[in-house]
Amino acid sequence: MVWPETTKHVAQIMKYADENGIPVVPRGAGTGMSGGAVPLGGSMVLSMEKMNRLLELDTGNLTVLVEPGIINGRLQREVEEHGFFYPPDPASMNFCTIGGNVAENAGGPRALKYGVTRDYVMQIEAVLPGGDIVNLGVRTHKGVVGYDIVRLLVGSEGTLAVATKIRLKLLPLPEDVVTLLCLFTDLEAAGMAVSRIVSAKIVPRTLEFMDREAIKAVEKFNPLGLADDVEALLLIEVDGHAETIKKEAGKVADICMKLGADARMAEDDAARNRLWECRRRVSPSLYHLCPRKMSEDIVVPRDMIPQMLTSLRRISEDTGVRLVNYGHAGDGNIHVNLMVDRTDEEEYKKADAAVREIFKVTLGLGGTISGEHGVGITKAPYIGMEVKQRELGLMKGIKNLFDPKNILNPGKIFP
Ligand code: 2HG
Ligand code: ZN
Repeated sequence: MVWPETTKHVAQIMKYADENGIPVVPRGAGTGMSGGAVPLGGSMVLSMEKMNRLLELDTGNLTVLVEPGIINGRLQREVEEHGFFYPPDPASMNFCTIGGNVAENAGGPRALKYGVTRDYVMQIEAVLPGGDIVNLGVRTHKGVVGYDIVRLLVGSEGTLAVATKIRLKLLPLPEDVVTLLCLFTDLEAAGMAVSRIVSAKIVPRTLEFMDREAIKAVEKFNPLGLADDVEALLLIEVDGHAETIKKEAGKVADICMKLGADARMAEDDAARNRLWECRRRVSPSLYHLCPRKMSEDIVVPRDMIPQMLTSLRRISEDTGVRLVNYGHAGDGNIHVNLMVDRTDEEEYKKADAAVREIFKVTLGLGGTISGEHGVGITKAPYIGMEVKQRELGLMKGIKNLFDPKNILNPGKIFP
């Protein structure tokens, strides 16, 4: 394992690795959900954690230049002190790094209104497998000179190049936020609320969903004191000008109440933070309950959410695999957690059959098998269900162009 402190170090390491045929696995905080940062046998881990500086806050142009090891939450707090806003907020934001976010094209609850990491990356300084340093993208608001390699690198899961500097776009910090917690005693009604809010032409900044099992899991470790008959909850946030968002929040609450929900508003920042803390704890809580669970990350067109939830219930009944569902419902993105011991051969067999069926239904509804966690190791066996031979060939061609010796994060993405 090596801890470079400068771009030059990274270039020297990559050159050495290239000359000696040593596989290199770039790593941020290792919080990824599909194993992208997990070294396979015989690899050198390139930890970017010491390259963690905020290099320049360009207040005149609303951009910030950072090193990849900076923690997402720290960046958010630092820019917010100056009235700026960096929207991408993966649930691991308090410990994941921007470099990791760029590698995985991380999303998060606020992606609904503000998009994902890719929408904020303007420039990348990167080191290629042979040790060459390249500068990609522009620092201007527009730019169309040549291919957009920046967009290609974002989400490439550390398989093409190692980012050493990243320039991100910022927004002005929204004036105000209203947070609503809507509790449903019927699962499908919660799904209906999601499509009704979206078709009412309101774009909340978050529209998060948790089913009964997900609620029970956080209640165990972080009790909110929710009633036993709650089947699902939506955590909805609108932001913008105080007057406008008051009206929008009223409309959202009406939609949910018409579907039988109990809608509550967070009274202050402390109450809001408490709700988000609970939401961010779903994933760790489920790991406590079932350390070797499997976690999926499907996305369907938003109006297919009720249908997908019904199919998930059926798949769980048919296969006997307990499923816990939660996630970014406003994006159509559901984290389907299979509560099995994946190291147990019998349980894994059942879970694999369930996963294949979940993916089949997802793709049939016009969706995708991963919205924000990437392919890494865990989804590599299934990539062919979504990406066909010719398209996969293009992707492999790109990999070969950047990394002809296949030393950068080998064994990821492609089966
Ligand atoms: C979240 O939204 C993360 O909490 C983790 O993407 C999801 O563990 C998971 O399934
Ligand atoms: Zn998520």
